[in-house]
Amino acid sequence: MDDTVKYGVIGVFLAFTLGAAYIFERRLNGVYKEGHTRDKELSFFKQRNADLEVKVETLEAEQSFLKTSMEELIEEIKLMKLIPPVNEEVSQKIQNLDTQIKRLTSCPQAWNKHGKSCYMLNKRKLTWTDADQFCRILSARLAEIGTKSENDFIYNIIKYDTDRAWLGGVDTEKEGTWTWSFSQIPLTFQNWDQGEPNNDNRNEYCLEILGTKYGRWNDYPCSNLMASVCEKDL
Ligand code: GN1
Ligand code: CA
Repeated sequence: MDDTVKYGVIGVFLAFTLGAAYIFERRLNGVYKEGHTRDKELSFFKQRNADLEVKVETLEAEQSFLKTSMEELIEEIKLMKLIPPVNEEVSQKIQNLDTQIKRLTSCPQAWNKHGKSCYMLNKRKLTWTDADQFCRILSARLAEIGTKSENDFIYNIIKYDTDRAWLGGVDTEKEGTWTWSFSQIPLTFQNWDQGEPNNDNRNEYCLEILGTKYGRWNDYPCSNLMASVCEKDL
């Protein structure tokens, strides 16, 4: 082969190799940078998540403090009402405080008050887990029933709108041992329908209240979609 052609071929080959190496390096750099940006983003979100968790904890503590203060105030106002008012101005102030107490001790709109709780039927059909999540977003929990009167109250809320609704009970940890999931306490009051809980098809770990059977209970597959009842403290 002619030397010129030989050097020409080598030249082209070298240029090609260098070009390829250059492109490869750029790409590698790009990938590295992308990864680096992702890492930075991830650590940013992790930090933000941690900050938010601290904020939620602080707010919860403040909320609990305010609740106690409010309860104490309500008791004081109740006592004040026992004393005959000194004059018209005092009498007016007591009346205003009374109106405020009513507002503070009533449930938000769309919630129904019974005892010291507010209840809401969520008509959206959800799995037990999603229904549980839905209540938690509203600073509530899936309803946990402790008495017949509470059960009757919830039955009366749901019976016109749905045949069945999720409650907060599960026996996922140990078959046959039913607990209120949010409070992590065993069910004391129970209102099972006849033959229930039967763990049908060995796949029923969630508790439902039946609108068709006077509010009696059934164990049901947690992945089924249905309405649910949220409960929150007043
Ligand atoms: C049965 O008939 P139905 O759908 O209301 C069963 C329940 C099960 C349910 C599962 C008496 O109730 O235990 O959870 O199917 N009831 C009886 O779909 O066997
Ligand atoms: Ca069942």
